[in-house]
Amino acid sequence: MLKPIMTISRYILEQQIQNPGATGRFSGLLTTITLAAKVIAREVRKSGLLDILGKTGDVNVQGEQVTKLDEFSHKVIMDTLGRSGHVCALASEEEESIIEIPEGYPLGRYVLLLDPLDGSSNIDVNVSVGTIFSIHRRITREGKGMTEDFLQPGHRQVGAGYVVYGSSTMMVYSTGQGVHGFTLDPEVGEFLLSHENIRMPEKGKIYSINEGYHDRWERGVDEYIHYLKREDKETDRPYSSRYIGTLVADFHRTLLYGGIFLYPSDRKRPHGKLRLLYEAAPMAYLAEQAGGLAITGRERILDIQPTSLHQRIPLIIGSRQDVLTAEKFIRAAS
Ligand code: AHM
Ligand code: MG
Repeated sequence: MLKPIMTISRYILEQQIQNPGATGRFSGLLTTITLAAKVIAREVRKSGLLDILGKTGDVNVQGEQVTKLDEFSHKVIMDTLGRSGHVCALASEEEESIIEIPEGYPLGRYVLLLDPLDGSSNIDVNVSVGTIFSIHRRITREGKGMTEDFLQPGHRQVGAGYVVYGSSTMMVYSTGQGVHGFTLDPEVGEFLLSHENIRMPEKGKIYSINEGYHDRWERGVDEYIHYLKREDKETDRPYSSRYIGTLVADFHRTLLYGGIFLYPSDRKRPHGKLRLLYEAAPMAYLAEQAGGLAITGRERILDIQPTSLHQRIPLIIGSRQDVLTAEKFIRAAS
């Protein structure tokens, strides 16, 4: 018997049918994101073959070099979503200010925040990269979207997700009804349901942090990581260490296998490195939807009221028990 094929668009539609108040506009937005993801995935796959690798020489608003694939991904998303009629403005990690919808195109009731190509330093060495997105309902009433539409705490997101361009391309998203994963079948050209209702294990056995910055860590982080390395049968220690350097890929592993990912504040980066709106908040939304937790060390990520578009935030995310233990160490040392 042929197994029914659940494409992402059908899944989105079925979730919409179960919600009698839905107008279909939100579903349209999600479907447009999958189109952008497919176009980017195609380009990522080709990137080793074409002359698309290397730096363009530009420096983005974070002061980092932009590679060509970053620019490509940014443009694809702006083009497909900016003209989709579903959003009233966009914001991207690659642009300083919010991005307006081109003149003449209809304005939707949502705003979309994106990290078009996360982990871009890994592209040239064939290591996974990703796209992260976060969706809010606009809070201004009409006209063009404004910065305040984007500066909403993470718990107000109406959807969030990511695409990981790895050994296969996967899209993982949540609209507040659990976390679902779809794998791109390159021959069919569709994302097919492969991981329904993902639950993060209560406790894992893997920790993920850039240990190179060890000397700059605060005492609580140092003591916690040291604790994870000590042998203890009862608590299943030592933990294994894994660090890819692409948040999407490190988070994806943490979501499926459990464990903890940390990009804490340190002496050099008092606010950490990751961006609240483009990276931490959408991942925190997914983590909580899957039964995990996400904190700065002291506060819940989803409670933080953003003050600027490119604000950075320390991120500690993963299995519930692991995050609670990390928090205990950090609190005890401060
Ligand atoms: P990017 O947006 O410039 O790619 O930077 C974000 C990336 C994350 O994907 C990753 O978790 C982190 O930077 C790694 O930083 P570091 O090299 O300092 O460990
Ligand atoms: Mg990033």
